[in-house]
Amino acid sequence: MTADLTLTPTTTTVRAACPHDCPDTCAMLVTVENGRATKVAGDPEHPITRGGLCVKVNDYQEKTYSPDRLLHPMRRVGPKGSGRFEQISWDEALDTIASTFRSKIAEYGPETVMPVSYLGTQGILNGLSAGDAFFHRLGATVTERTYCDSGACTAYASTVGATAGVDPESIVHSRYIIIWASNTISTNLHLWPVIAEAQKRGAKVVCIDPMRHRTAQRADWHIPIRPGTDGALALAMMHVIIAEGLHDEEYVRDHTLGFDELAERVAQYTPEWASEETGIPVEDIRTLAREYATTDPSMIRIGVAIERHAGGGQTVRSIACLPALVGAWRHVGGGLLQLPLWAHPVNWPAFIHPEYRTPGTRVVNQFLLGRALTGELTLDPPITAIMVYNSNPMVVSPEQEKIAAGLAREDLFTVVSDHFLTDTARYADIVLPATTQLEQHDIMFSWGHFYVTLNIPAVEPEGESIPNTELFRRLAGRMGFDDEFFGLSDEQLLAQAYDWSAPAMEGITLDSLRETGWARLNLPGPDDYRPHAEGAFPTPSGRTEFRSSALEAMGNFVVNLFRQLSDDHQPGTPVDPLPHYVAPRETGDVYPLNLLSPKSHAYINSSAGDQAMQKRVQGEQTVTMHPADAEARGVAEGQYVAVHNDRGRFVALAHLSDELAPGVVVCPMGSWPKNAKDGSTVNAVNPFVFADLGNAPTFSDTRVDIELV
Ligand SMILES: Nc1nc2c(c(=O)[nH]1)N[C@H]1C(S)=C(S)[C@@H](COP(=O)(O)OP(=O)(O)OC[C@H]3O[C@@H](n4cnc5c(=O)[nH]c(N)nc54)[C@H](O)[C@@H]3O)O[C@H]1N2
Ligand SMILES: Nc1nc2c(c(=O)[nH]1)N[C@H]1C(S)=C(S)[C@@H](COP(=O)(O)OP(=O)(O)OC[C@H]3O[C@@H](n4cnc5c(=O)[nH]c(N)nc54)[C@H](O)[C@@H]3O)O[C@H]1N2
Ligand code: SF4
Ligand SMILES: [Mo]
Repeated sequence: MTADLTLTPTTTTVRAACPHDCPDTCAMLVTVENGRATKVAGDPEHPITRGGLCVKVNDYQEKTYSPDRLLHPMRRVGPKGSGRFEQISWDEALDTIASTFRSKIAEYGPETVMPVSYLGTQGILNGLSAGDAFFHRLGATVTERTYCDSGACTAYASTVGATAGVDPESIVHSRYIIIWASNTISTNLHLWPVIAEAQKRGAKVVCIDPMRHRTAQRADWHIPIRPGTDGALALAMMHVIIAEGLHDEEYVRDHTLGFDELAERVAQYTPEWASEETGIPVEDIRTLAREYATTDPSMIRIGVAIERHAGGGQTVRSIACLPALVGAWRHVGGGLLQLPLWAHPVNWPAFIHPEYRTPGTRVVNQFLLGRALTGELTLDPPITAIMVYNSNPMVVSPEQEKIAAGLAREDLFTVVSDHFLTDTARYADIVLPATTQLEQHDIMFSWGHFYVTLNIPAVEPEGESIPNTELFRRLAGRMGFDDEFFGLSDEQLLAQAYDWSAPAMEGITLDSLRETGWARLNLPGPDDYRPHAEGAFPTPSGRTEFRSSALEAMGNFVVNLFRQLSDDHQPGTPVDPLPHYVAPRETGDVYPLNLLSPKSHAYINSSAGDQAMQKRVQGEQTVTMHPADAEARGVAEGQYVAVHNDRGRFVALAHLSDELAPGVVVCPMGSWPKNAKDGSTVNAVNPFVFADLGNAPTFSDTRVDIELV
């Protein structure tokens, strides 16, 4: 096309929101020239974004205009997994999906269909709950999604209730900051300036992490810990605090439940015992406990990674007891920061429509996808049709080899909606093109701060791509669902995304957001916010429950990002209501190395994992190991090694570093199998096993060995 140089170019700036599953939920400004997005930038006015986007997103327009973008519906023409497709029309795609769903349902019943989705986008319209109403109405298998923080949320909610906790902006007032299992500078970048400001004002920053990563390097004290043993450390801290009388007696008396039992329980968890478990010197454990208990305000930031081992739930239980024990909640900037999303009054039921669901419909957790597809998990009826959107299970789910084997099944009908032909999409029968955030309406809650952000489409969709909202409107139409919900436009959906009448939304309307782009929830300001200075915890007793009435009454349950119990919860075997230690599940008997698979710095989960700039920054899939472990295996820097166990194997470049203790190795998740040396990534060796609470994953509870290839 030849540009018409006689036209004056029109340049506008559109307010948008980063769509990703990231605590920072940045406010973006999109520059649009002649209908084309040419630049994205962080909003300099936004108190958290502060004008900067991260490496994962600061060239987002490149994603929208990528030559690799899926632009049209396609049908598979080669063998499954070959990636050979031909373009078809939307009508043909929708007819094929609807008729195949119908025939599978006629043969096996509706539960034979399973949706597979997670948080490719976090928008309320197109994200976590997109498609739920459709699949509930269809009667499909309910998919349980506990990838992220369900274990921690369950433990946290059973201890302090679903409270927003410390306002991240209040952390400038903190004097003692424990970053526990979070590589903040990589995964929560925009929180770092707040922590750095507190540090400048004299706060001590402690980082508890097996790895001396970029965040730990900036801390005042890095405490390397053996993976999966954090519960022992937290219990021993309570032991020291109580034994030395450093607890806040008045706060404990007025605002907690079960102190005497807790004191009795933690008597056994001595620092000497915890030192054996954690590998941390006894004196360091005592010092940490004393400093934490006697420096006000003290706050703990827990990363999502804290939950990813057998005892992840009890670990979070123990940590969540600490702030009440020392009365940290009395102070601005004191307490615990988990997921402030609990402050956001999102109107989830309007999107999920739980009432469309047939009572008793079976629930299958997505960590079992590989087993469900290969038949190793016996399901009646079997899964014969899946629809994947907002997720890339080949990269993010455990047991990668089983997932690949399952997706290769000839009798499985697979639909994938995505921006790109992911490793999962390569196995699809039908591929559908999805819009990017620059091309769709959405509105974002945040799990990292107290701001709501509106996203207005900056440009027209490329090709025939459509938002998830439109995808499910079209599919519902094809299936003949005539409920009002399936006729709502995106504008109408925006209007019901939040409970606008909730006190937190006072002064915020959709119209005001159209002007400002974002707004802080109507809560006290960060210089005044002390949500639990007077107790008032949203637990059954209104107190921090050292002895958890919820766990006692209900047994193990799942609290997820929707703030609700998982669909079919029946009271189960009661869980010990007092915090206790659960050791890592995998031991080093056969496979001696403990593998961690945290987030990649330059990818956002698997998203951006195949984009040029981000691939350049992240580099090839790498496994970091201590020089002593490398030497014992004859491995040198930059050599290819195979990382393996009974579940699978992947090949990565070896990187030698004393940032890790011997016995611990790290390979970040997010690389695409198609770009990996032998077509596998770290999730080839991860287990499907759940942690103790909330059906959380056990990605950090993985043992492997390494050898040269
Ligand atoms: N760059 C980037 N940022 C992201 C994401 C991304 O993919 N890339 N993903 C987003 C999402 S979905 C999430 S959930 C968050 C997660 O953010 P984080 O909670 O920071 O999670 P991870 O990066 O997985 O792990 C953080 C740290 O936990 C440590 N760790 C692992 N196991 C243990 C353990 O048993 N004990 C202790 N003490 N530490 C342990 C790891 O060494 C790692 O340094 O990040 C979000 N932000
Ligand atoms: N080993 C290991 N595995 C892990 C983790 C770990 O730490 N270690 N972390 C776990 C955690 S915390 C999380 S949150 C999960 C993340 O798991 P997912 O939420 O599945 O992560 P993404 O890789 O971001 O996958 C999203 C896919 O959705 C697509 N997508 C994005 N936007 C849209 C859209 O608008 N419409 C459609 N149809 N598709 C879209 C993206 O292109 C991408 O292919 O991974 C989990 N897996
Ligand atoms: S991925 Fe996170 S840090 Fe990066 S731009 Fe998006 S919200 Fe901000
Ligand atoms: Mo996550």
